[in-house]
Amino acid sequence: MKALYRVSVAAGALLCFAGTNLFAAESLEDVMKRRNLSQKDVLAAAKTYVPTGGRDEFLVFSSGGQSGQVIVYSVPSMRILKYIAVFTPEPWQGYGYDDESKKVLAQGQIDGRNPNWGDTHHPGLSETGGKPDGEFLFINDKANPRIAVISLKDFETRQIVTNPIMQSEHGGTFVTPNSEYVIEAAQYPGVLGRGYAPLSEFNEKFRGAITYWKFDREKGQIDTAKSFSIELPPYTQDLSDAGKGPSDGWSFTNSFCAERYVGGIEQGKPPFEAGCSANDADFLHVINWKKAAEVAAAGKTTKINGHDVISLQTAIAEGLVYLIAEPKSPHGADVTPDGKYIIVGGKLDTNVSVYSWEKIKAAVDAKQFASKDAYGIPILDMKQVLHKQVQLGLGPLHTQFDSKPCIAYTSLYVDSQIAKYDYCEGKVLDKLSVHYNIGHLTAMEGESAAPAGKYLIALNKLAIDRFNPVGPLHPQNHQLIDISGDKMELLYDMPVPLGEPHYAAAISADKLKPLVRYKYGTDSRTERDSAFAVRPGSEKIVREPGKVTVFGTVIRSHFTPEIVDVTEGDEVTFHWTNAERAEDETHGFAVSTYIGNLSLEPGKTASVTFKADRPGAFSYYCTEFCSALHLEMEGYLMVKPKGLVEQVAAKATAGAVYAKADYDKQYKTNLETQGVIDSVVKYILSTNYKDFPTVVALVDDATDQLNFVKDAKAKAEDAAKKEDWQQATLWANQWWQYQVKAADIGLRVKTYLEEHGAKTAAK
Ligand code: K7E
Ligand code: CUA
Repeated sequence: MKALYRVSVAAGALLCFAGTNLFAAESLEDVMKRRNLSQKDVLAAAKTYVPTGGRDEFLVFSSGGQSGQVIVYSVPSMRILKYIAVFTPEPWQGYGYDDESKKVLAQGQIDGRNPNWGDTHHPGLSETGGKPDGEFLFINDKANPRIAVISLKDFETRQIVTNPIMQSEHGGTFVTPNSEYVIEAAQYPGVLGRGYAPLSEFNEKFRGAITYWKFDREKGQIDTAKSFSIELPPYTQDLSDAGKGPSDGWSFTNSFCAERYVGGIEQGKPPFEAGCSANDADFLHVINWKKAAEVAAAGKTTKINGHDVISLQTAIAEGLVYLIAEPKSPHGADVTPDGKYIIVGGKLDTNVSVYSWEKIKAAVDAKQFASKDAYGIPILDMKQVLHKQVQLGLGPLHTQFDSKPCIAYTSLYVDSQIAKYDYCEGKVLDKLSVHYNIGHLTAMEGESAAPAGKYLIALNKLAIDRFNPVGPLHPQNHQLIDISGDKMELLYDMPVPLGEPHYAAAISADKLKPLVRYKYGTDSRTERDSAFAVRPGSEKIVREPGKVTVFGTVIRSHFTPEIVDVTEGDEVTFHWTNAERAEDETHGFAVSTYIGNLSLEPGKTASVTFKADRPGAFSYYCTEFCSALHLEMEGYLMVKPKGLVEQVAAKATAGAVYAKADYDKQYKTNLETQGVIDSVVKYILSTNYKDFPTVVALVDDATDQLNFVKDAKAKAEDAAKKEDWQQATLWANQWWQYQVKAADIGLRVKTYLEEHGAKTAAK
């Protein structure tokens, strides 16, 4: 075993050399020929390839659609980095399996039910001065009207809030320029407060709404008490965007089915789709949210389910809401980076409509209204407030912006194209075909006050023939496009196999500063100190009638405690703290039959509670391959049948028997291993290793392991003195385990230092 370990390390190093030579034997031309690649293909590959160990320039947060999750990937390589569990339990992250995250999911209950899934659509990054700041991410659930707050310190969901009045939503999450509010608009009208009324009273009793969720950045939480909603007509509100610059303080929400049509195909009526697209226009809602916040703060609201709602009547009287006609079945309302224009795509129109904020504001201030809607909301004259209409093609949906002034990109769903145009001049500049049926599109920081340009991603609804077939259910297709030149260039297709992503938000990677490890004993779901953390050496099992509570630690590669005895019917709780300081040394915890997975990242404390109602000897184990002895990271939960009196045999044996010779042999090996470690330590100390933070962290970790060595060595020698060769040999072996872990880290450090050009100090 020991010899094998060293041999395999050496063989690995040799193989690396052989590999390099093999690749060198083929030229770029050879590979192009063999793989049938054109010059253009190779250029695209060079533009997207990130060599091993390299980092990408941008991170993209994509909605994960029906998975209820968020997908994180990087650009330009399009490598998927993480799925963030939000509305749906996710075992890898222990989300929905540990007690702490169960509490987060429980916040998402609606009327006492937990949907345990979500349909995520629009991620929104927290903003400062209209630019993403890399602190928080918000995401909505279209199926059940909820939004979630994700901390970008650890990419974990911190909070879920359920909308107290809507039964359906879609237009979330859109963030105001300093993250004062997170905007969530209803979709399918309902009776506010999730009540009942017959559909024949649709016009009178059904309503739309927009909720402005107050975000408390200090706490990293939505403050539901300071949040409010505005009641709106049942126009099927859709997407929103917050104004910025000159339009800061206002928000814009489009709608479809302003016809207020109610279908009934089974009664012989034309379906919803016919009645909801019968008229030529729907309504863009223009809302003064800053003033609305004042109105709400002044108490001019009605409480529905304990939530402040500004009635339609009050909203009109206070001048909070205005409507503007927008072409047929729009989808997407996007404010330009300078805040001067609002661009709306009408799905069943070939134009995008570019509205001028200056003109809207002038008409509102002068009270120049063309008419009123059936509820008394002032309607502005569309022609009067329009800057331009630009003819782009069939099915314009969503719009993103370039770093160059006046340049926008709009997705064309029906044409399966992207149009690049100048919205100031109203001129089309370029078009690119994508595959197939594009929905949203995402430019780098492309909805912010200062877009970063460079890349655009087409979020296509259909993949059809782009990938190796995997059955009738296809993945989605995200296509990366180079927008640095005059012409858009398609670079890469990435299948997304998790759900249907709608929108994705991109941010410069250097704005993100995620944690490497948690502060010791952190409940990651609340980011607070866990009351259940213990340090190595103070682990304990607390027994109360009908209840057993374990306070344990995990570190390479054992659980403390390893054997836990309980009685059938006991309520059992495990609190585990990961005592590792090393980067990426996560351990897992799973008990056969009883519980799913816990994920224990370095420093984290996580708990699981269950009723041990089935007797048996249940193994538990670590679910992350954490060291060479990961498979041995195991334990037993012994659930003794109720009332059983155990007949323990007089000479029960467990395992092998060791003698002095075994101890001596192990002892000798350990001394040799120490020699190897000493030489590695000598090398590290001879370098400027302190200049490398990664190495300093690794050295800390190795020091931990070497301290454990001392302890195990003392125990072994102590047992040897008493001639207890059984204990002596086993402790000597544990001592060697710690040495191997320290040596493993030492070798990692050595490789790192060599690869990063560490200098060796002159002696
Ligand atoms: Cu799919 Cu924004 Cu929900 Cu358009 S939405 S595509
Ligand atoms: Cu810990 Cu495997």
